[in-house]
Amino acid sequence: MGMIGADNKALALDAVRKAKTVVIASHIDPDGDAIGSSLAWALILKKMGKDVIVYNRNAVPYSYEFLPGADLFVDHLPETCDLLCLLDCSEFERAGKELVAWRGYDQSLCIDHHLTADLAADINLVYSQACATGELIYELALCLDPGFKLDVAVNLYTAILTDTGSFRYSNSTPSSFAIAGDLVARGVEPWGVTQQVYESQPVGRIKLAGRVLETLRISASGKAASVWVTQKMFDETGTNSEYTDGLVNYPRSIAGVEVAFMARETGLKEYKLSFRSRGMVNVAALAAEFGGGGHHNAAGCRLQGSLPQLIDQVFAIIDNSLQEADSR
Ligand SMILES: [Mn+2]
Repeated sequence: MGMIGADNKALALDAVRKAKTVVIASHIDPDGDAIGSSLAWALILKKMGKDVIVYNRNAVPYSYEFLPGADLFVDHLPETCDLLCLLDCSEFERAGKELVAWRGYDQSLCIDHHLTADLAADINLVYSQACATGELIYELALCLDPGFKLDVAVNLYTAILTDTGSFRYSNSTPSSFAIAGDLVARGVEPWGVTQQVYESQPVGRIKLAGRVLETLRISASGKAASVWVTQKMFDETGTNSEYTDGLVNYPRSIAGVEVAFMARETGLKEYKLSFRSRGMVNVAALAAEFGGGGHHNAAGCRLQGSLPQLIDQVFAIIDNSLQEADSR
């Protein structure tokens, strides 16, 4: 078992063992994998005696505050460190402009599972077959601390649980289940984690979901669907962007819909689009047409314009590409 190449693994383990001070960074708007992987990695390195700083530009979303070590996250970078570990993203830009501008590290190590052409770190453990960055951290954990305890296990389980959509998505491999099985054997309680991650919602989240679902639109072909969320909706429900997690799955769940997206207002006529595909359409390629990126079934980009026209434009592109696929 294992997917990290032997040479790459040796390089990474050597860099980790030599480093005394380590900064762990992950992408903005961190998800369960970014946070769980960062914390698992931090707890392993701390146990090895390293000075570890866990950096994210954004705060930990409420659904992940229960994770062991969640209070380690800080939103500022130190002067210097020996090793920078970039997790769950391969491009420094994804971690924010502060990290892009920062030069305080001697060496950089990237651990990620996103499809990318841009390997920007000194050592790159980038394997898109991994279901989550947490899977790669698990593999490294077995080398560095094979007897790792529940604190690490809960973080890795959460990383894999959330990135596989609770083991429902096509990235749920035999390896995902095998690792989850080992983590449960180490004491993780699946229902306990589920309740924390999915069933501890503030009432505002449900009110926001109601408002967002009212914006549902379906494309001419019936194969694309959209919802949107505005700052006004956040204000009126006492919520913010971290409460939108998962809402885009509702339009995708409609019979016949292949691609769904949610447009979130980020400024005046500025929107962040999150795409979800059932599998027929590669939304990473779709998002790339607009300067974004991601995975085959989940990707995102930013667009400017007025909302109804933006949605019609994106619908037309999706409908066209599906029509081409049909006629082939
Ligand atoms: Mn991930």
